[in-house]
Amino acid sequence: TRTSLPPDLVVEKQASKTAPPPMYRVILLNDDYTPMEFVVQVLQKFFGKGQEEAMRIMLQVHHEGKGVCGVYPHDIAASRIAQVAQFARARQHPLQCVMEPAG
Ligand code: TYC
Repeated sequence: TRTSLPPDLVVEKQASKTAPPPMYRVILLNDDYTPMEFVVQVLQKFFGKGQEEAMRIMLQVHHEGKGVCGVYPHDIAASRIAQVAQFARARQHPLQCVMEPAG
């Protein structure tokens, strides 16, 4: 006679209806002219960093040439970059950031 076996457990993953968007790193670039205090202000104002994290990122950019401000979907990354460009240009600072694919 056949041995009775328990039924296999089947767990089906819910199909995702909204795929996660591609993500982009916003990279802050060093230059010789923008004041350190202004860079810290930008990191707080546009990237939601606290004083200590903003200082850490600014010093990393100052010493290593670049640093990550945040990781965002394309449209949000693009608008943060545009906001920083406008804010810096209005005050005659050459500060720039760029984006690169995170994944
Ligand atoms: N290198 C600048 C200075 O010595 C400071 C600075 C830091 C500029 C980070 C840009 O993204 C930057 N005043």
